[in-house]
Parts: sequence; C-alpha cells; structure tokens
Amino acid sequence: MHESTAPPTALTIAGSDSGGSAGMHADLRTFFACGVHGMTAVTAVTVQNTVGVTGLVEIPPETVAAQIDAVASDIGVGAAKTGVLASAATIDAALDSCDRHGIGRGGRTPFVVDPVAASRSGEPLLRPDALDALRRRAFPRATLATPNLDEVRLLTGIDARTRGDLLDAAKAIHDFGPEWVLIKSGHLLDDPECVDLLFNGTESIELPGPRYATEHTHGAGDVFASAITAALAKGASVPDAVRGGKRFVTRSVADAYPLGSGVGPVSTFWRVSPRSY
Ligand code: PXL
Repeated sequence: MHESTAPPTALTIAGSDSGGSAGMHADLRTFFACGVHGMTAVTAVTVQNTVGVTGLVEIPPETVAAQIDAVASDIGVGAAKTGVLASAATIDAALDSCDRHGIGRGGRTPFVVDPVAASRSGEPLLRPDALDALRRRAFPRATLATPNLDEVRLLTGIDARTRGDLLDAAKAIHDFGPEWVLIKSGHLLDDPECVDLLFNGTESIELPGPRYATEHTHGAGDVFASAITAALAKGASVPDAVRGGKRFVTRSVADAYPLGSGVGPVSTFWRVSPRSY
C-alpha cells in the first residue's frame, strides 16, 4: 500500500461567506493554493453575495471552542488565524481553547489575528463588545496582528491617511501586545503604490507593492493573512511569511475577477490552474 506524507496544517477561526469570496472560503482556497491542509472553526454564517451581507447567524461560542479542541487534539495545528470573531463570548471561548492547545504567543503554534470588523460593503461583522475582547484577549496572544486602516481606526482611534501615519498606527496596535503588527495599507487609495508596514516594537519593515486599479478586492485581507499563515505553518519566520504573503495577495489582486453585480473577489486560481477556466 502507498502511504503519502501529510502536508502542513493550518486552522482558520472565521465566518463563512455564502458568495464564496471572503471569510473562511477565501482562507481555505489560499491554504490549498499554498500547499497546506486547511481546517475551520466556524464562528458565524453570513448570508451574502457580491452586493452585500443581509444576514449573520452566530455559532454558539462553545461550538467554536469544540471545533478548535477537536482538530487540535487529533490532527494538530501548524499555524492558526482568525477572521470574523463575532462577539466577546466567542473570542473568550476561542482564546481559552487556543490557550489549552498552545496556539499563540507562549505556545508552539504561530497565531495570526486578523481583526475583521466589517464586510467589504460596510455591514458590521463584530458586536461592539468584541473590540474590547480583541484588545484584551486576542492581541496579547498574537504572533502577528494584521489590521487594515478601518480596523486601526476602530481599535485605536488613529485615523491614518498617509504612508507617514502607518508607524503611529503600528505602534498603537503593538501596545495591545502582539509580537508583530502588519498594517495593511490597501485602503490608502490616494497612494499610487500599496506599501504595507511590518513592526515588532523595534524593527519596522516597509513592504512595497504595486496598486492595481480594480474594484474587485473582496477577500483581499483574508487571502493576505491566510497566505502568511500558510507560510508560518511551513516554518517560515514572520518577516519571510509576510513577504511571501504580500507576493501572493498582490498577484491575487492583479488577477481579481468580476462576479455578480457587485464587488468580485481577488483570485487564488493563478497559483493552481492559471488560465484553465
Ligand atoms: O473580508 C473580510 C470578511 C471576512 N469574513 C467574512 C466576510 C468578510 C467580508 O465581507 O463576510 C465572513
């Protein structure tokens, strides 16, 4: 009998998008494209298409924790990330489980906290009480926090509008306790480039990249954080994982495609089946 070797594994603690563009759907596609076995702890089910989110049902916090317990105790988690965490109760339950299994700072497993707060079309995906729980529970355990500029504003009150503001944003998020912070500058629409900033309290690394004129960027932040998580699951250092993730998401934005009558997704096809559809 032929026995093959298992690939590295990664877990996303995130919500689903019925339209297939963002959330755990984007995360799983990215894990697959990066050669990593993806697993999920689903936190919320959204009713969603390319136009917007019309419903959100939260999964009970104990079920979120049970999903993490189930995969961590049997399969093992090479690296983990978060997406939509829905509520303070879900964050507490998920972080309790992560603590039990050594996921996050102080444990064996790298942990990327992507503090998703709203949908691409602006609908809230987090209860207001969850912001404090992110600051109190999730960031102190994060190997890497990956906020965009809207999330920086919600979490810190800092309204970053230029490249020069990114370090202040990174310092303010770093004060909540993550080892590294990646400020994603995709929302700086006046900037001709898309330069993200990685910071660990002493070292700051600028990550230059092109900015593409596409409106189809749904799921870009999820794909970026997932590509980083996949690289961490393979044993990369945080700066190398972030550089690789930036290359992955940049190419995904370059190949973004229209879908429905609203905002289409960034593409993960290019890595696995270029031009075959
Ligand atoms: O892209 C952020 C995101 C994450 N997770 C879910 C979403 C969205 C954006 O719409 O719906 C479930």
